[in-house]
Amino acid sequence: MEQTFIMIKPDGVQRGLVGEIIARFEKKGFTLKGLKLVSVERSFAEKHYADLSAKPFFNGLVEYIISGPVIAMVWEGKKVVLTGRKIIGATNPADSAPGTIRGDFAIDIGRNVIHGSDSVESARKEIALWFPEGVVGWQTSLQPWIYE
Ligand code: RTP
Repeated sequence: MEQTFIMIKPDGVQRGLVGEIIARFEKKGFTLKGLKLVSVERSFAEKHYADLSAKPFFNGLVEYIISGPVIAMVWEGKKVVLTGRKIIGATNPADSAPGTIRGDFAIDIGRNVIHGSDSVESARKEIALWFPEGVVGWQTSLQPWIYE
């Protein structure tokens, strides 16, 4: 089954949105496979966002991610990468639809509350980076009530 990496960024943690965000993924029917509260080192944040290192906002982005603890999670389910991005909403909260996490809880692109892997391949890389210890192998008994 497909997995994705989801991170609640420091603003989401500081603003007390952790429970609300987790609830949205749970209620959709996805399965939580890994979760931890992490204070991110600068070098680790630079590694996570290595693809964006040439962007003018890179330093500000790294400062943002290391400004407080984040919640790192692995969620599993059919099409969870794409659907997770839909639940999160467009990168710039000005363009995120109401009903999405960013559409409901964010205003500025540089304080957009949450990250989600943008492809199955980046999910695989990000899960390996954030959860080198692996994730928890369990299946919810709700499976037959979620999938036909
Ligand atoms: P994320 O990786 O956080 O899920 O976001 P994303 O794929 O939707 O967007 P991406 O282009 O990968 O950018 C990563 C994060 O960088 C910040 N950003 N700031 N100031 C700016 O113009 C700007 N552009 C992007 C956002 O926090 C974005 O989520």
